[in-house]
Amino acid sequence: MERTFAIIKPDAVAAGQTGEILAVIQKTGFRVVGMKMRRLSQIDAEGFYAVHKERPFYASLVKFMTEGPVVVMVLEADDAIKKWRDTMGATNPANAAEGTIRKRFATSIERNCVHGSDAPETAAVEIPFFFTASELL
Ligand code: 3AN
Repeated sequence: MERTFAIIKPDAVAAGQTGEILAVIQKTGFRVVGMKMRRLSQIDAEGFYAVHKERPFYASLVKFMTEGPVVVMVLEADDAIKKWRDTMGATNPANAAEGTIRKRFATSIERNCVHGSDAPETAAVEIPFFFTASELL
């Protein structure tokens, strides 16, 4: 069993898509081991996306991620990291496969409705960024 970190981003929460995205997560066979709603501060978002600090879209991404509440989650499954990235679809919804969450709900490469860790090392940093051990059930 592997764990990955997921976010339902402000665009999807504001659009009332949280329930539908959670339904996909559960039907796809993930176990939700942690979940909470948060409003990210500027410091949270800058820290979380620090790897993108030099990218031209960084400031805009931080602004987007702080514009409203998000749902942060830890998902467990066999091969959870790849399985969740496959379920989300490509970063740019224009390139996302039919049936993926981003194909269904994302409106642009920035406002792409969900996040998922891209590697075990990333999940190992992202999970404790938002959850203490006692919050993972
Ligand atoms: P993913 O979320 O698929 O792992 P990353 O890690 O490359 O993609 O990018 C992190 C986030 O940065 C994306 N989810 C998206 O919101 C934003 N982003 C990535 N590339 C761009 C871009 N070219 N223009 C605007 N925003 C972007």
